[in-house]
Amino acid sequence: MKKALITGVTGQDGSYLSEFLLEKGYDVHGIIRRSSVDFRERIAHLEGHPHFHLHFGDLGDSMSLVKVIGAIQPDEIYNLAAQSHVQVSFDSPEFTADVDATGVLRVLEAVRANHLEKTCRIYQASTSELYGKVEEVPQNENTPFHPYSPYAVAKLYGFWIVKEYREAYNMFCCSGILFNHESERRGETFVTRKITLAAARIAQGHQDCLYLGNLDSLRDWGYAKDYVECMWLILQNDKPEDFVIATGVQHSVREFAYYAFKYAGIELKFEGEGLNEKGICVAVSGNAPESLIGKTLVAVSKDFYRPTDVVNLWGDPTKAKAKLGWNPSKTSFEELVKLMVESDMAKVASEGAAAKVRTNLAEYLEKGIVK
Ligand code: NAP
Ligand code: G4F
Repeated sequence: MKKALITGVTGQDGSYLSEFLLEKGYDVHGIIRRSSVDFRERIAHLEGHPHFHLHFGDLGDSMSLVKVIGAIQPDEIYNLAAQSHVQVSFDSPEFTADVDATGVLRVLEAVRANHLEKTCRIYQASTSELYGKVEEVPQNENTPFHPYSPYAVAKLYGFWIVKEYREAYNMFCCSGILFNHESERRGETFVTRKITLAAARIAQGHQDCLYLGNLDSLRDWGYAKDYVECMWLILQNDKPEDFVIATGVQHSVREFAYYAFKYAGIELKFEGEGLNEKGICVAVSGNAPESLIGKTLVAVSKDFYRPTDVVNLWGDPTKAKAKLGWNPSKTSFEELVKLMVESDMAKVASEGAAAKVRTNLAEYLEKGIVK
């Protein structure tokens, strides 16, 4: 039985990848951080599975990585752990560099310290943010990088150190350059989930208005469940190579909001420009209250603008299609938005009074206290 080690197992991708590898018959080991709070919601359903195991470790602590990797002797490592929020990287650039840059080096060195460099394959969670202030569209494996946030600069080190260890020590280590991928399990402060949760709350009377930043920003959004398959395919390839993983289709934040509200039963019309742009309710359907008609439900706040923003991400998945046989069109943009809204509509409906408690978080978000 093959053994896989996943760092970042409690995150969106870590939880889907765990399910995927368990289905493939792997013994799955995940690294969790030892902390005073227990937040393992995304993997709670897997705990107790005979082939799912958790170990304490931290990307900031090389000794913990050396010990865990030595104890497990994994065939494959998926390094998904990161401070993954771009806005947070402006507020905590040093922490982001330590986990997202030096943390990658620590994983590679822990493999070498355990003399596993010939047997253990390593996947590094790289990102389309490397293209940053983009130099061409769409972006492929040959597009020059131009990182445009402390997060992207840290991830650039991760990309290059993986390439360096591949060439210097002949290790099977590769980067997946993944474009944005979302799901029902996406963190609540990333723009898609912030929108789908707000649309559900507004449709059910728990929130008045959603405040966003740059509505013109363009992303190539895919479904996380489809993308974890690619991480595995990259490690099953004959030779270690880097791959762009994307859908090849681009949409704006405004379009995402339009469809999310539509699936929550609210038709929006956008008026105005820049900070004065508003999404006004022009019609309702289903259970959404008629009293919303005429109200501003989406507004722009400068609190959600970034010092430098990446505004034109659009991936070209040709290489992944040809060499890995991966299908980038499994879940369309509209299907993705719909499944996220349906999940949040159910969540808000089932939480009842608790949904009101969560509204406080939405208020913090709106006021820019928490981004
Ligand atoms: P996520 O939901 O934010 O999960 C991040 C994971 O990293 C969590 O499990 C977190 O643990 C863990 N972590 C953070 N700091 C750590 C540390 N010092 N030591 C050990 N674990 C630590 O991220 P995601 O969306 O699943 O993304 C997975 C990876 O892909 C990340 O590296 C991200 O940068 C990259 N990526 C994501 C996308 C995307 O669109 N989702 C696109 C390209 C690349 P806690 O639960 O303890 O916080
Ligand atoms: O959802 P976002 O925060 O994701 P972003 O910055 O693209 O980063 C995500 O995808 C990367 C892959 O390209 C990953 F590497 C990274 O780990 C993470 O998963 O923001 C998307 C866009 C940005 O241009 C942002 O300025 O949406 C814009 N935006 C507009 N209003 C907002 C908001 N973003 C957030 N988070 N909150 C807003 O209110």
